[in-house]
Amino acid sequence: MSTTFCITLFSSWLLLASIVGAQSRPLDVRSFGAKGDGVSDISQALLSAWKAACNSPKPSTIVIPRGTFGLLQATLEGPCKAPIELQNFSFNFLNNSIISGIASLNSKLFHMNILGCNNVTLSRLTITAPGTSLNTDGIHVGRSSGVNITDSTIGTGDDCVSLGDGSKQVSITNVVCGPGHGISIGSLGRYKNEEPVVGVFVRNCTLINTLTGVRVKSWPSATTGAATDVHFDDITMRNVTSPIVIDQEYCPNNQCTLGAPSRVKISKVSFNNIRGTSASALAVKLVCSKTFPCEGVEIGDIDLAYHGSLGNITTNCANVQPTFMGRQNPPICAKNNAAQSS
Ligand SMILES: *[C@@H]1O[C@H](CO)[C@@H](O)[C@H](O)[C@H]1NC(C)=O
Ligand SMILES: *[C@@H]1O[C@H](CO)[C@@H](O)[C@H](O)[C@H]1NC(C)=O
Ligand SMILES: *[C@@H]1O[C@H](CO)[C@@H](O)[C@H](O)[C@H]1NC(C)=O
Ligand SMILES: *[C@@H]1O[C@H](CO)[C@@H](O)[C@H](O)[C@H]1NC(C)=O
Ligand SMILES: *[C@@H]1O[C@H](CO)[C@@H](O)[C@H](O)[C@H]1NC(C)=O
Ligand SMILES: *[C@@H]1O[C@H](CO)[C@@H](O)[C@H](O)[C@H]1NC(C)=O
Ligand SMILES: CC(=O)N[C@H]1CO[C@H](CO)[C@@H](O)[C@@H]1O
Repeated sequence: MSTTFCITLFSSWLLLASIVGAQSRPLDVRSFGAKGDGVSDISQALLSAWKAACNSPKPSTIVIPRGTFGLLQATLEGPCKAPIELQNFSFNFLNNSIISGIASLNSKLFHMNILGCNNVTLSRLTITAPGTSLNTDGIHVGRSSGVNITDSTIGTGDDCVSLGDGSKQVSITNVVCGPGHGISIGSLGRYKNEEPVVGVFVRNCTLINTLTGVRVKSWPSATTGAATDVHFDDITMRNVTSPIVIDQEYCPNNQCTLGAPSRVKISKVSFNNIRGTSASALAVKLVCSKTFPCEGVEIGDIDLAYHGSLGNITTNCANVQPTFMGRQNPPICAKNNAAQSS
């Protein structure tokens, strides 16, 4: 167990509410009886601190200091008289940890940010935010290795799961996502000194009414980067606007120079057994970089349908020569197919 801050949740159900910025005398959970011995349960102390904060007419801060604290169950609810900040509640720099059975509702920005962690399993999470809320990613992973996200339901206004630079050996299984922007790698190539994304396994996930399904995205910019060994397997799409996407021209709100091709190298990516419905006619978009074309893209069984009125289901490919296995409906990168079979 890590020697830095760590909350261990054994069979817990935690509701976080009303966590917003504030300035005031901090309430240290230790002065409410919490022991940082990694064994004792701090739920009573945390609850007492929360009640004190909640009754304060001024904004207040609850501090869980550095240490290893055990937390069984705590429901932290409003309405409170003033904003409360819960300090130190994060999932950064954890090794060999299990985060399980948490419900997170209406977080401001990312619900969970898994940064600098090794060998962490996140399971049985329920993450909820309105589909219209900005940047409320469900789980963001960055600079971490050996992260398993499993048996969870995530509905947000942004990516359900996003994997930033330095995500290594991440597995995402049995996750239901929607609403939201789907399961994304990236965006990459926006900042300097980004570490590569290596080893991503997304399996048995269902995306419902999301903007994208499974996606790798990078910015057109001078910054280099890489994503390799990325596999999407056994995925169900239900009314997903863009089910399968590699987008190396990712540039929301014109925050980039579109003339500059992305310098992020994407390689060894596979899409297999992906089926269901697309909410738009353009169901598959594999738009890679002119400077660094995608390499080693494998497309296995794909069965996607579009039932709307805006024409036939189509795919769009650039700077990629996928290898095809199994059966594709619709045909993907039709020109590439023809070129390979002739
Ligand atoms: C976590 O593991 C990494 C890599 O093994 C190590 O460098 C780091 O010190 C560990 N962190 C803690 C808090 O134990
Ligand atoms: C990973 O963490 C779990 C605890 O969650 C631990 O049981 C296991 O031994 C760790 N694996 C390695 C390789 O350290
Ligand atoms: C994470 O998932 C992978 C693939 O499902 C599995 O091989 C590995 O043992 C899991 N690791 C942990 C710590 O649960
Ligand atoms: C696939 O994920 C669903 C949850 O969406 C789960 O109910 C089911 O058991 C999983 N299947 C396997 C084979 O793990
Ligand atoms: C399908 O998705 C579109 C676009 O997100 C949405 O407008 C429509 O309501 C969805 N249809 C159903 C049946 O959920
Ligand atoms: C859609 O596909 C059908 C059958 O291949 C074809 O006859 C029709 O012209 C296509 N429609 C459009 C708008 O491309
Ligand atoms: C009051 C306190 O202990 N704050 C700490 C919360 O955790 C971060 C990250 O470990 C520390 O930098 C703060 O000092």
